[in-house]
Amino acid sequence: MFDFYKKLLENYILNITYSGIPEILQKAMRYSLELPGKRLRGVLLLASYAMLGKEINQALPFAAAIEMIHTYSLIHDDLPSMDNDDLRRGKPSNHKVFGEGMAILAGDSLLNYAHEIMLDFCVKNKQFHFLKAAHVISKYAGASGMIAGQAIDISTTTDTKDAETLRYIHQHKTADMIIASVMGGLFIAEANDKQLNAGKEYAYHLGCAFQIIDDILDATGESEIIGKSIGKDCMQNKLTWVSMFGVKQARLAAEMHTKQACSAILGAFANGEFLIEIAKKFLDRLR
Ligand code: GRG
Repeated sequence: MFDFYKKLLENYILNITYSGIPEILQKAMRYSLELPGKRLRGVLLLASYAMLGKEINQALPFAAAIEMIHTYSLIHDDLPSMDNDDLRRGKPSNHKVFGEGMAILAGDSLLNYAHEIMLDFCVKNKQFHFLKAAHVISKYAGASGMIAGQAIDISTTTDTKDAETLRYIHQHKTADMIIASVMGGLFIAEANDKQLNAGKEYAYHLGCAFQIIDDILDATGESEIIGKSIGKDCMQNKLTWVSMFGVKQARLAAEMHTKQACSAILGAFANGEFLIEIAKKFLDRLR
């Protein structure tokens, strides 16, 4: 099922048109967007939408948009002035191929174009629930969401031994984009308040589990398998679950968040098996 949605989304992404965009900028945008990512956020948006049984085509522009926003954040995160990483999705980072200036512009363009695609769809369809989806995605990706998390992340080191700061970073840097994806899908499907709250809770816990798993893989994984440099958190003196509590506690925390994510779905949706399967699939990355 995951692969089915992933393929649908990737096909849609490959068919995005870039008219009016200079060729060099297009190339830089498409380079990172089309490299093989897990597509977790886009698939989550589609799956959350489909859980309420509607026509999937309506959700595809939003799923592509969330992947474009996610890709911009990765391009900017890899820049020398941020996380300074040469490898992403198993290939040289955007700035290694196109230079720093063009990588910044490719990131800016993906972010802006994502909003253009969503708003274009809203204008054409004139329905308020589409606008609500665009709004929730914009908000959770923005200055009080993912960017807030990144801002605190780059200004915090292991010297800050504060669990609340760590939780804040994880909630915003990682979980907010997962929340945007799930709530985006639910808004398009016109979910009710109970379903929206349960979806948000699921996404928050899945996001926390996902980030803790990412921290563990950074400390213990293999670069060829996960497609990015490893051991960087330790080298850069980063505050992570592993640096603060060790690998064993981090594993337990990832398991606990996965359980909480699954219970949120069980309590609110009759056919939420696929969202539960997704949460378990990501925990399985540790095996
Ligand atoms: C630059 C505003 C700004 C934000 C950057 C995404 C991000 C925020 C930083 C990347 C570093 C990091 C560890 C972020 C946490 C989220 C995360 C694990 C992102 C990587 O997502 P995956 O593993 O990537 O889903 P793929 O390539 O599979 O899409």
